[in-house]
Amino acid sequence: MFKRILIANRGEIALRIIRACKELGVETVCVYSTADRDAPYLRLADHTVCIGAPPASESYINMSRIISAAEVTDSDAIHPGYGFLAENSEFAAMCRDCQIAFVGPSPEAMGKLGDKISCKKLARAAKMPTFPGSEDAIEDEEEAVQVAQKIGFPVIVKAAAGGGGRGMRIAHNIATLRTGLKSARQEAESAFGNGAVYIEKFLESARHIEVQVLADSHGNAVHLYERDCSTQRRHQKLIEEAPAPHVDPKKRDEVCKAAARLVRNAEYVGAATVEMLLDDKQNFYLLEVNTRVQVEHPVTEMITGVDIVKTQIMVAAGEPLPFKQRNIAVNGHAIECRINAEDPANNFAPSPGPIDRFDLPGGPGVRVDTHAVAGYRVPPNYDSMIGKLIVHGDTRRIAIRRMEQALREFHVGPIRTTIPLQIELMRDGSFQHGGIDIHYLERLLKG
Ligand code: MV4
Repeated sequence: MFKRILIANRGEIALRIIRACKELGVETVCVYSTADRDAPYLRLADHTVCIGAPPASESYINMSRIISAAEVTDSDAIHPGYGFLAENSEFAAMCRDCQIAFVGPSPEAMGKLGDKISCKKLARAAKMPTFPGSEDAIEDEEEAVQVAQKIGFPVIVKAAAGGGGRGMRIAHNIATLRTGLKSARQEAESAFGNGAVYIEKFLESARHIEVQVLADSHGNAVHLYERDCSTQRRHQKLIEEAPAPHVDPKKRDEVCKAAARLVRNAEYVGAATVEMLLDDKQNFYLLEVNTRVQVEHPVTEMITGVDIVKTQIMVAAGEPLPFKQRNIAVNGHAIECRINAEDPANNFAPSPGPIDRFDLPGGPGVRVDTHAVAGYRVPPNYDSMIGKLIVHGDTRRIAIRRMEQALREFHVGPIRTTIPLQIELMRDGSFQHGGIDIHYLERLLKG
């Protein structure tokens, strides 16, 4: 096992990683920017290093500063958490060159799954269902038109290097396809330095389902079943749950196995998430693979009993997965609400600042992952998530009840949070029946 892990992140996930390290008997080094210098979670780390000014470019995504912090503290591994450098293959390679273990996949595996064209090829080989579309990057407009006419409109143009909704254009006819191709390519070139784009059939309405996979360096890959993350706004998830409601058990089994096969075939080590869309006829289609631990990993931990962050660290240290696929069963239902410092009554405007009141919910099946406390000040520099409320229950109905009560017990002020909206969602008939898709929240907010 590692002796000392440097945590290249902040907030609730930094605290989550500290806790996993404690259980493994691994020392922790937490880096921080000056915006986070007074954050209480830093006192739980064995060592801390200030790496720079509030802008992430001068701190949390500054690769040389983080590597230097690892070297001066004699850390033997770096855990990147999510966001920031977590899916940066250049950073993973830099760690390797400096003989620091990266808690995540090799740069090669990250590249294979991170490039969506290469990922889609691996997926087809692993019998993972994909959307019909171009096999490779699109060369020119004429090729784009040919592919679109073959698969039929509407189509979507996507950046190979994109993700989370960036670099996409929907086209309903040849004219919008031509302009969409150009603008998607330009956006991809300037955002990712890679103008490669591909085309696939566009699905208007669907649910967002993702399979959690864990893989070790001995050729084992196990899936931990799926989550439903359909309740989102502008690609920001607000509620996630596991297992996904109303999924055909046979289809679920097939797609979970295919997801594990895809990750195994990429010679991947660590936690991966295979994102998919599920249409109203129970057909799955691959979207992309996330090569990091995700914000919503706790719902999977709650239904499987597996500590995903601890397991990530064990497999990064070369240990085999401590369980087999047959040992993984789904127990009950879990729901997570992301508590953001945003005002849902004011178009989700950020609401940073001092927190005077922070009363946590409790009781059976209630978990709160947060770095905030009364007296904490939410800095304006980073994303607005201040915590996650996760509940577990024997059934989805009980989990929803438990979540509503826990949200009511959770008092945060004077900053605004997403809690009032999430209470409303727990009481909404469509949510309660599981009749939700990726457009549900935006529809509800308009209506
Ligand atoms: C799609 C799609 C429909 N058809 N691909 C958005 C984020 C990126 N991961 C992929 N995305 C989509 N890809 C095809 N072929 C619709 C979306 C999409 C979406 C997907 C998941 C969750 C929310 C979404 C919101 C809008 C569009």
